[in-house]
Amino acid sequence: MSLLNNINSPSDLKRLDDQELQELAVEIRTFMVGAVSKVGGHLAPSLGVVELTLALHSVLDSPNDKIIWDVGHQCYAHKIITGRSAEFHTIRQYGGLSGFPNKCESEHDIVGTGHSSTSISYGVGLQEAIRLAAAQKELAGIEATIEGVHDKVKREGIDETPSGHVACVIGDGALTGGIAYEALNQAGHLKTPLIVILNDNEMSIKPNVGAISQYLHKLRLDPTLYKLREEFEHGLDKIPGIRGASRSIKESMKAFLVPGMLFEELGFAYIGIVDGHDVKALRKSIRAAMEIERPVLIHIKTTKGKGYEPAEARPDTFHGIAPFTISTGEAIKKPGPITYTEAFGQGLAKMAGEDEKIVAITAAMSSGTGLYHFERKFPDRFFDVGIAEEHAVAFAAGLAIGGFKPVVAIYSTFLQRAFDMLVQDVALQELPVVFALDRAGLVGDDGPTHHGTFDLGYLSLVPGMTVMAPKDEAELQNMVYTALQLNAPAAIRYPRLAGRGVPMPEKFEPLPVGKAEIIDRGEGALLLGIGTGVGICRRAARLLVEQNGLRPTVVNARFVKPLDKELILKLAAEHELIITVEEGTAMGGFGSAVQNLLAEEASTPVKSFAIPDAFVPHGNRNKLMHDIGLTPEAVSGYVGEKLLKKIVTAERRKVFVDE
Ligand SMILES: Cc1ncc(C[n+]2csc(CCOP(=O)(O)OP(=O)(O)O)c2C)c(N)n1
Repeated sequence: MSLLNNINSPSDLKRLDDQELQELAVEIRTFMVGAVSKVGGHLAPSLGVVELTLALHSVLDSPNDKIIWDVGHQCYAHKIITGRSAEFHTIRQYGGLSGFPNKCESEHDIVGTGHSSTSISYGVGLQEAIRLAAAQKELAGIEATIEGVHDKVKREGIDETPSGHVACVIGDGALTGGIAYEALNQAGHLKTPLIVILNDNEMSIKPNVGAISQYLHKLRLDPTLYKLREEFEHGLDKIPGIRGASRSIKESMKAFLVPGMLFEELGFAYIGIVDGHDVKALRKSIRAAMEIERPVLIHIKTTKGKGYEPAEARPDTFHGIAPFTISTGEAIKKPGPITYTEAFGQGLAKMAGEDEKIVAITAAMSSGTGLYHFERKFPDRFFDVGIAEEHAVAFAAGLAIGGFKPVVAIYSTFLQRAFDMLVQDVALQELPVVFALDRAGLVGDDGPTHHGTFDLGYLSLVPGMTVMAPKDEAELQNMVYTALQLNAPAAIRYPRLAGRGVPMPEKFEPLPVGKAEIIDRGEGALLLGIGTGVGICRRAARLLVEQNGLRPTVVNARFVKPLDKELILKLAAEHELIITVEEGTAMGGFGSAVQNLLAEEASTPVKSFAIPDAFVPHGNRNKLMHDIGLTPEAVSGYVGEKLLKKIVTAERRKVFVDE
């Protein structure tokens, strides 16, 4: 009999015992693998926390108690048991469930996450809000208890009288991010009664890196330390004076001699190591943590991809997987040209073979950014800093001061985090750091937390920064090459797409800096594209020729900064209408730069096609592009209407004059 069929909310779990919950975990895994095999998604992280999810939801009382998932990519079991199993097959699809926690979907999703290492910060903030709200109520003479306050007033999603326990689930990968330590630091100082669950699977996307990771590894694997702790726990209870001591005193005493010292020193009670696939052990430790009136860290060990053999064997591949065949675990791939990511990775590795000053830096994304080619060939010059984008950029600055040519490859959305380092530590210091921004534009299924829509804006406003976007994968390699010759900060942004299948450069060619490229010289309308916008302009031009008999000029801008002012002004004077197209936000990007230029120096009307000033949801990229009007049809429709109207008016005027 199916247990899962009878689970519509976390309260249904309360009826099940440890053994039944353990069985439910198996059912959930089968269900999850079935659905994700069809649509793709973050399978391995979600498979790893099924028992933890059941333990948390069966012991805590969500949403009164709050569960915060760091990154949020491991939340599939949480979605399944919080009333979303019937829609689970729609996950990450246009109009369907989000692949991450989403406040609009469920009251159990406390916050919409996607970027790493923030859960403890949210948790400390929420727990302090609970403390303050309770104190204020008491002051106002209203009876209030921290637990079980049910007179919650909800206004616009803000919990006005929050209550309950707060549990943050953070992976060992996410714990490499500096923000997590800033939060631990504050929680330890405030003695915030927060439950942090460290889900240690020794993996980030790839095997985890760093000194803290090595420390956790020792805690996981050293049987003597583990045994010592167990014995010590029993021993404490045998000492007459200690038997009756409070739990927190005992916790502190244990930590003095045994594992978890680091966390104890930071003011956390350390519980561990717990088998993260044993529901009973997990529930016991969560209950124990709920009784400790200061921050607690429960260290659990899990297996990424647990329960599905291909995912256990290749947890990095199954971290985020495209649709796959369940029996083999093989991704269902369509053959096609190499991706921009591959072009970047292969190109940079080749360039590094010719220039030993080139060094490469990733923030835990060596496969996602294509840097694994570099890593394999030049391990000495390759650095994975963990999920630490701010540090990655400041570290690159240090390498540049030391005479190297750092290339920092970070997804557009994640570089947002390091904006201050980019300004202060690189640009202001005039250091030759090259930023390679993958996943620029709309990424599709991962949605608004992962779309790379702001970079053209935030990069262009930095003095001294050269900002480029290629029209195809070959140009991308030449742009990286150009950036490396500049001896100044430079950024190249490119999409999460297959390339156009163009021939790749045999020999890299530097591009003339700040110079655009005329692709087709026509008349009437000037279509200025940047990056993927060039392809849209090209196809719009074809439609205009076929449908309206108009042949616009098409230009590949290549540089948003420095902008090719000379060419744009010259062409503006020779055309009646200017169109700009970019896969980036309309605020402060390429279109804005062209509009500013023309507002000052020309009177030709400009229409910008860009991403509107709104967060774009998740779903198929083409559908999203269609929704926001960033398509060849939208561009050609606009140009056709404007120019044909002008021609008809001119014809009419001509007839009138002739009469
Ligand atoms: C700021 C930021 N940088 C990079 C990422 C990409 N990313 C998503 S999950 C992940 C690894 C997380 O590892 P861990 O926290 O251990 O969770 P696991 O997947 O192993 O369960 C990375 C690097 C991100 N989400 N946010």
